[in-house]
Amino acid sequence: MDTNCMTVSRFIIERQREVPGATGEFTILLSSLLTSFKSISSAVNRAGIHQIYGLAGDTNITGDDQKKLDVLSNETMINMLGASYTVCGMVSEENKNVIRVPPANEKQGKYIVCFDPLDGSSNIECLASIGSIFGILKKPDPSKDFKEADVFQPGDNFVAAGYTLYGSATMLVLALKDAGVHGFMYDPTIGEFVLTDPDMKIQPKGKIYSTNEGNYKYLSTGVQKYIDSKKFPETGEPYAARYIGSMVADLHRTIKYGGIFMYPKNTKAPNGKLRLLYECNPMAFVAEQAGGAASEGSGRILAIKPKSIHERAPIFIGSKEDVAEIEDFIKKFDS
Ligand code: P6P
Repeated sequence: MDTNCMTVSRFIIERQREVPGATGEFTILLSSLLTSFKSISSAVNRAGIHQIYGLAGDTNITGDDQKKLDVLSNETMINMLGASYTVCGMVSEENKNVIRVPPANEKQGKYIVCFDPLDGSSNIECLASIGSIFGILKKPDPSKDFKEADVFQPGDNFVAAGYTLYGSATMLVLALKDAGVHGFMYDPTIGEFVLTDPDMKIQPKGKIYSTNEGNYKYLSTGVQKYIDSKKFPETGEPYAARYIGSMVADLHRTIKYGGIFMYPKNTKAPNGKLRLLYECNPMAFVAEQAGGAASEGSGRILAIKPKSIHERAPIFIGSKEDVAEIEDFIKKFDS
């Protein structure tokens, strides 16, 4: 038993003291997120035993079948964040509209949280790793009431973002603006997320590419030629192909081992599949804070000004040199 373990709460309290004028609201906000993740982790791990797999009998706004765990995870995050007195608005993959924290009970705070409560839930029954994704913004004008347009901020405005991976272990990866990316493993024996991976960095170039090659025939010429170049390189060995089909798991591997994860646009999905506000942006923020890169094909994901809360974006993310290389292929063959 580590009698001096660095829990995420202790880690954030220490960081908070370095921020002039910090009020402690962020620490409280994070605490409500941690409670959500502990609850979701428990539900995911017990789903088979308690028979809460399966469909909830409805679809979300973007047409995905909602699983019982999707609904449970979403309600947990909305309730915990809404009761934290630190949040004024939320965007969830599972909700059609922006969620306003009711001002009536004066619970409104200064933060806006965009999240996918349980990403990859189609992989639950086969026990593939899944995860929660989140990004934290501030209300643009603290002197004014929250309005729905306040959520349409580029990912560059995030104060923090990250994900919690529910896999062979549960791990929170938290990126703080200009303060690095840090991994905290959940220890259920003490009910705490404990710092195990301080200052995570993505290596400049990897040897793994990750994409759904079932879409190959629908991809642009540039992306097809890039994939071909990884399989049949003019020099050196081919890249390894890895694809779990769960963004959090594929991204976590990319951060740990290097390489590139891609969900390009294609003739079936002209803007790609993954959503900008609560999937692409948070992951792009983590990648860039870890020294990697995240592009929509010809420019940074985090620079995109969102227009609708469920809009999609193509994404190429991971090692900086690998992302730059596919941007070159797209520029050469697709422009
Ligand atoms: P495909 C899971 O459904 C998800 O939203 C992401 O987690 C994952 O990266 C992607 O979709 C997988 O999509 O088309 O390869 O099944």
